[in-house]
Amino acid sequence: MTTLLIKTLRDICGAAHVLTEAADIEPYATDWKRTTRGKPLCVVRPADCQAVAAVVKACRSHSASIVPQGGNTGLAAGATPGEDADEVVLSLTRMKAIRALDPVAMTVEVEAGAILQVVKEEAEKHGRLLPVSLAAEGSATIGGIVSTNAGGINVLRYGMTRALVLGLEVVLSDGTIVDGLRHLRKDNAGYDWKQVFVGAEGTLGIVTAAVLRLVPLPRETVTALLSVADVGTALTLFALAQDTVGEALSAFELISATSIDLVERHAGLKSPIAAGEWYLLLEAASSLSGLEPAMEKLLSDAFEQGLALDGVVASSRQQAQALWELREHVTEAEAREGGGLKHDISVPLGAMADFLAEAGNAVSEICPGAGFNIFGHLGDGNLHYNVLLNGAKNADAVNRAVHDAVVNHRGSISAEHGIGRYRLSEWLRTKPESEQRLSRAIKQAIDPEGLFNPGKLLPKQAKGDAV
Ligand code: 2HG
Ligand code: ZN
Repeated sequence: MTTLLIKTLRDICGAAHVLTEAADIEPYATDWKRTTRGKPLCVVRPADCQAVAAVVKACRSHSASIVPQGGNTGLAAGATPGEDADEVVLSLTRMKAIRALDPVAMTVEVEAGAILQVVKEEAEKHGRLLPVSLAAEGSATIGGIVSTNAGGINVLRYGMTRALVLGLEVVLSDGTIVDGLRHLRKDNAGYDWKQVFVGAEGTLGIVTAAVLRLVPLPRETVTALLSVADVGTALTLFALAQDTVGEALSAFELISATSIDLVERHAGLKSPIAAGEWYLLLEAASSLSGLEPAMEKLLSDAFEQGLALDGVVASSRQQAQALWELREHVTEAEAREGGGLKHDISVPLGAMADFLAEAGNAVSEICPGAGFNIFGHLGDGNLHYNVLLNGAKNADAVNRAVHDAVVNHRGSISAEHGIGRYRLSEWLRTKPESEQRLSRAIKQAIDPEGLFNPGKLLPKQAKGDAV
C-alpha cells in the first residue's frame, strides 16, 4: 500500500520531490522550536494546484493524512506531522509565483509558497505595502500566514492577515479545486467561506493561492523607544500616542527589561536608553509628512507628565532599524537562553495590569525560580508571556496557571500563533463546549474523514469516526 502510494506521488510530483530518506525529511518533521517532532511517511512538493489536488486524491484513496506546510516557522507546531507514520507532509514551497500585482486596485495574487518578504519587496517596487510584519517574514509563506491568520507588529493599524484576504484558492479533501481568487473589495454573494480557511491551520483544506489587499507604502516612518516604570503607565502612554499621532500609529510594542537583558547578552545588541521595568517601541507611518514633530511632541508630553523615564526618537533609518532589532531578536535570544515556556495570550487592555499581577503571582507560587520573558503587541492586548523555567519540571502546572488567569479576564490562550499541537490540550480545557461544538461542526462539514492535519486544532479522530 505504502509503496504504491509513494510511486503514485512520484508520478505526480516527480521523484526528486517525494522525500523518503530520514535526513531529507528531518527539516519538515521538526518544528521551529525543535521541541516537537513527527514521523511522516514522506514529504511531497507539488509544483502546482493540479498536482496538489492529485496528491490529495492519492493520499485519500490510500488512507494517508496530509499535513500542509509552508515556511515551517510556526510556534504552535501546527505544521509538524504526528507520530503515526501515515501522514504525508505536503510542502507548498515550490509554488511561489507572484501572479499579478495591481497597484491601482491595490491587490496582489500570489501562490501559497511565496515568501512573505519577497511579496513585500515586490509590492514596494510599486509603491505599495503588504502590511504583515513579523520577525519570521524572511521564511514565512503566504499560505502559512493565511492558514494561521498571522498577526505581527502592524495589526494595530492594519488588522490580522484575515483583514487582507480578498480571495482564496483551496483544494478540498475530495480533490476539488475551489477557485475563489476574486480581486474584489466587496463581495456579499453568500457566506464568506474563505474566512473559514483563514486561521484553520490547514485542517479544512489546502490554501494554494490568495488575493491579498495592499495599502499605500508610507513615505515617512518614525520610530521611538521609551522606558517606563509599569504597564499601567504604558497604557496611559498608549492613549497619549493615539491622541498625538492618531491613526498613523502602526506599532505599539511592550518589551520587558528581562527581554532586553536577554537580547543584550545573546545578540550583542545594546539599548540606547536608560532602563525601566518595561520598554515601549512605537512606530508611526504615513503617506503624508509631519510625523516627526508629532512623535517629538509625544515624547516631550510623556516626559512632562512623568510617564517616560527615558526615550529616544530614531533620527535615521539605521537607528530605527537598530531599535527594531532589539525587539526582533527576543525570540532567538530566549532560545539561546535555553528556551521559554511560551504563551501567546490576549486580554482586554483594561484587564492587562490585573492579568499580569495574577499570572505572575500564580506562576511564582508554583515555580519560585521562574523568570519572565514578557514582550509583545501591547496595543493589540497581546503579550508573549514566556516563562523561563530555569530547569523546573512543572511546565503543565505553569501553563494552566497562566491560562486560568487569561480565562478569568475573558482573554484568549492563543492571540496570534494558533492552537496547533502545542496548545490543543489547553484549548480543550478552556474553550467553552458550545464553541468547541461549532468548531467540530465546521470540520465535519468540510473534512469529514479527517484527512487534513489530524491532531491540530481539534483532537485526532479515529479513521472513519465522526469528529
Ligand atoms: C513575536 O511577536 C512573535 O516576536 C514570537 O510572535 C513570539 O517568541 C515568541 O514567543
Ligand atoms: Zn507576536
